[in-house]
Parts: sequence; C-alpha cells; structure tokens
Amino acid sequence: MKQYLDLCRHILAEGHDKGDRTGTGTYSVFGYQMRFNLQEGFPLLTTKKTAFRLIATELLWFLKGDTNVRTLIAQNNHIWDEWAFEKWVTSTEYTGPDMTDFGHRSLIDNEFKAAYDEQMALFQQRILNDDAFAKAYGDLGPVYGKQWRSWPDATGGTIDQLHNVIESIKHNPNSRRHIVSAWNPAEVEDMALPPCHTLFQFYVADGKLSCQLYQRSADVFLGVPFNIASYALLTHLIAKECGLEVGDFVHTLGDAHLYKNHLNQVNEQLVREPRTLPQLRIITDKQSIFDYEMSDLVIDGYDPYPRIKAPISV
Ligand code: DHF
Ligand code: TMP
Repeated sequence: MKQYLDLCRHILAEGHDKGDRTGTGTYSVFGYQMRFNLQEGFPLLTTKKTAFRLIATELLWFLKGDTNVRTLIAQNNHIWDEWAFEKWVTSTEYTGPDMTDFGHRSLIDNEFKAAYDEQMALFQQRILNDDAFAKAYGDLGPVYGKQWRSWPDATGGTIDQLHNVIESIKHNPNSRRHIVSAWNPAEVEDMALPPCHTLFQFYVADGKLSCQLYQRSADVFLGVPFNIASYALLTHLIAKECGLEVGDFVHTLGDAHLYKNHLNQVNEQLVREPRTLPQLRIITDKQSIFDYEMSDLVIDGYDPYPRIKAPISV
C-alpha cells in the first residue's frame, strides 16, 4: 500500500522530535489523511506480514461488546495483554517482583526480562483459569466494545451505537449522522487506554458504503496497519448487512508518530515494493454482524514480505 509508505516517508521527512507518555520518544506530525478504495483489494499491508487473524478476532471482540482480554487470550491473541497486566502489577493484590516500566526494562535487562516473562505467563494462565481474577484484572474498563454497544445514556439505560448506525444506514442512507464514538469523556478515566480510534462515520453514495475514521493517536509502525485492516473489515461486514458494495476507507490521523525504536524497521519496509492486495471473502451468511466468528472470514491471495518485529511502547 503506497499510501502507508508515503505516510512513513512524510513523518521521516517532516516529523517533529517529540517526547511522549510512554517515554520512548517519537517523530510526529499532526493531521494526515489516507484513502483506500476497498474495490481495489483488501488493505492488509504487503510490505510486512500482518496477522489478519489478530485483527479480525479483535474486531469481533469489539462487535460483541466484550472488553475482557480473556476472550482474546483464549484465542491466542495477545495484543492487549500488556494493558491488562499493567493494571494487575500496579494493584495492591500483586506481590511478585517489581514490574515498574516493564516494557522498557525487558528490552535492556535480560535478568528482568526473564522475571517479566514468568510473571506475564502466570498472569495469562490465571486469566484463563480463574474466573474471579479474570473479572477483576482481565477487564480493560469501558473501552471500545462497551462504548460501541452499550454507551450509558442519561436515564440509566444504554445506547447500542452500532445497531443504531446500521439501522440508519439501511433506512436513511443519505443521513449525515451515521456516527459511532468511542470517546466518552465521562468514562475515559476508567479505561486502561483511552480510545485511539476515536470516532467513525459512514457515508452511502452510488450503492457503496464508505467509512471515515478519526484516530487521535497513531503508532504508525505497529498500530496503524491493524487499524486500517480492522476498519476495512468493519466496512465490509456492515456493507454486506446493508446490501451495499464497499466504497472507500478514509483514515484521518491526529498525532501520527513513528516511535524512535521503530526507525530501522520502517526503513527496512520502505525499500520493499508493495505487492497486489489480497481479497477478503466472507464465507458465511449471518443474520447479524454481531454473530460472525473468525472461521467465517478468509483472506485470499495474501503474499506479503516477511514479518518485521518491533517493541511496543506501553
Ligand atoms: N500501544 C502502542 N504504543 N501502540 C499500539 O499500536 C497499540 N495498540 C494497541 C494497544 N496499545 C498500543 C492495540 N493494538 C500490536 C498491534 C496492534 C495492537 C497491539 C499490538 C502488535 O504488537 N503487533 C505486532 C505483532 C503482534 C503479535 O504477533 O502478537 C506486529 O508485529 O504487528
Ligand atoms: P496515548 O494514549 O498516549 O496516545 O498512547 C497510545 C498509543 O497506542 C499511541 O502510540 C497510539 C497507539 N495505538 C494505535 O496506534 N492504534 C490503536 O488501535 C491503539 C489501541 C493504540
């Protein structure tokens, strides 16, 4: 995907040297937009192997309104582990070795890394095997799934934003109000991580469904490839449900950054020539988009360059 490589080049050329919450340091620009015509193929990066399975299981987890990492860990998806683990090791109940700043320390201190790996493995086992523990420490708080499916209203009830937006696309396609927001100011404080993909809007024209996402904060090497594919998949699922073809995915970024410990990896990717995009096949007809499982989704013709590993900033 040329659009993605252009974003990386733009940040390398123009990015501000900027500190950040995680302490890693970034090069960052403010405000950037990419557009992917979903008719041209499914936007899964070809310049580095990107795990569609992890992206799809995460999206299905959001769609079901789930906010507990137990469901992901049970499917061998570990992309949210660190944020649940952080809550555990900073709680008063945790009595193991000090895990302060585990993300950075495990990169530079082998002895610490061994202790961290052990504590993380114990944590994962306990999340899977101990219901009360999973309830207390597997939950990330009122993150995406909660806000999308049960945003608290003013009368003690909840709002199913996703159900409502699908109904409005079906019955009032020209509406300019097809919006879902994950940013709930009253609840941001209780979230393990305030939503990065903050608000999205749908648009119907010529029988095609387009989607635009506003992402307030974008880890361009690790997060963004997942975010593009995730919203492309969401657009396909909703288009199918509404009897529409897919249009464009428009990706608008706020703080778009490359972490300083991702620069070698980005440069390695930039010398790779993008290949033909794969195709998504939704192989089962489901009554509702809330019923899909991983086994209903297939990616055909994906021929990426090898994976490039990079540390994630917690
Ligand atoms: N924090 C930061 N600093 N960046 C993020 O992108 C991010 N994303 C979150 C939660 N917190 C975050 C949720 N999404 C990976 C990708 C997306 C994601 C979390 C993690 C990731 O680590 N991807 C690796 C491989 C993961 C694996 O194989 O388990 C990659 O190489 O794509
Ligand atoms: P922040 O809350 O300080 O902005 O940190 C969040 C980091 O996670 C930031 O680097 C952006 C990144 N991120 C993504 O890029 N995409 C995602 O989907 C998520 C959850 C996080």
